[in-house]
Amino acid sequence: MTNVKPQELRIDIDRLVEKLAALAEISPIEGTEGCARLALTDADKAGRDLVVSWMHDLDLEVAIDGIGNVVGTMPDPGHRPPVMCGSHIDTVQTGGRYDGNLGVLAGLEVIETVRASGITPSRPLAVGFFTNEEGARFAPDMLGSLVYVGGMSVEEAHGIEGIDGAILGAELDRIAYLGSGPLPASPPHSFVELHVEQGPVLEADAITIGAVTGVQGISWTEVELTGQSNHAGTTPMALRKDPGVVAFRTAAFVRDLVVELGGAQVGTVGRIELHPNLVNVVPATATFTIDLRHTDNDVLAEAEKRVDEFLRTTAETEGVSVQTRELARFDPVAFDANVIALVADTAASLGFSTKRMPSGAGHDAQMLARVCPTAMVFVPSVGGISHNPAEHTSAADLEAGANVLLQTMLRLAEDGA
Ligand code: HGY
Ligand code: MN
Ligand code: MN
Repeated sequence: MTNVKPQELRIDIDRLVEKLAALAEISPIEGTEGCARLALTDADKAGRDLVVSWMHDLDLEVAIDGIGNVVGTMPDPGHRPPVMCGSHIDTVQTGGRYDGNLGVLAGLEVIETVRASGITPSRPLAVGFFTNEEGARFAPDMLGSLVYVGGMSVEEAHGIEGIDGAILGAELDRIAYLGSGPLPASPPHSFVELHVEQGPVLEADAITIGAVTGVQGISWTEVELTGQSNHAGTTPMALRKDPGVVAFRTAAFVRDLVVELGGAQVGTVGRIELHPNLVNVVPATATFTIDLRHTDNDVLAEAEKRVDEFLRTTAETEGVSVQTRELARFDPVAFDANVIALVADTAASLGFSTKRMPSGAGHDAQMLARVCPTAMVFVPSVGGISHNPAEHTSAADLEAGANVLLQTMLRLAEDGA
């Protein structure tokens, strides 16, 4: 018990760095700081079990819902809606140790700091991790938080097939995280997500804290092209129906279009598979994904339309059939003005340089924003690198972000209490 005032509380950075390292030890990527824990794999289960054990160490009430989201809440006789933080602990296959993990482990650190001080906030604090935020194995991304807020039924989510043919509900059951918590969940009082920026902005401007204003729109499409498998040596070019050429031309078109649209527009062809993928066989099929994003929904829709037109025209010319499947489509999201202002004011009062900025990446906060006042705190990514095992953020910046999270949550807990 201490007689420290709430506003004087500060996190223990060594404890936070230690937890980040311990979690990154689960399915580490040799020779790097990174780790590979695709959603609902055994590695994800091991990470989940470790974080749940830390929640129990803090005597939190741990709830697991029907999509495997896990929330640890400080016991509260009145069961009032908590001030919640959190993020995700699933990673892409070439993940860093901070993407998602920071928001969850800093949340545990915040709660441990408050408990140790003997201070009882006017509202309970909670920290959660959401299932399948990355969407790399099962699409769409932010799936767990989407179901949490009622944006998709848990039944529909359970039926989603992964890129490896696994079925999401069966995988949840297999790793013993098919919980019984109600969905949609009852909304928290407010939600704040601490996350590494994953881009170059804060570092370039030598700013420590990003007060995130919202998340740009996201469009993911899977394209399956079917042509005619044939001999690479004997088949005249005029007789070919080559789906690979259509895929490559479309990927090049995506890049040219994005450059033409400029501004915030980004476009990526991240996954491509040819079948049978052999040196001397004109492919039978080509399957690839298109990721388009923009802060302006109209521009994003224009980009989607132009890519689709190019794809279909090119496929027709080549005599190749096209099937497309929407993997994810989320409009741009604006966070709560009051919570953004609170993050910015808290950061400034702690003496950190601060910048308001949109998020290029998707986050669980964009789903929680549908049901409660929500915002995010960014800290710099070294070299702007992420979704790469080389992802890094300095301990000083981690500490700054976690203290802004701590103080913002404490202020939300007293807001109107
Ligand atoms: O794709 C994203 O923006 C996030 O990493 N799921
Ligand atoms: Mn993330
Ligand atoms: Mn990510």
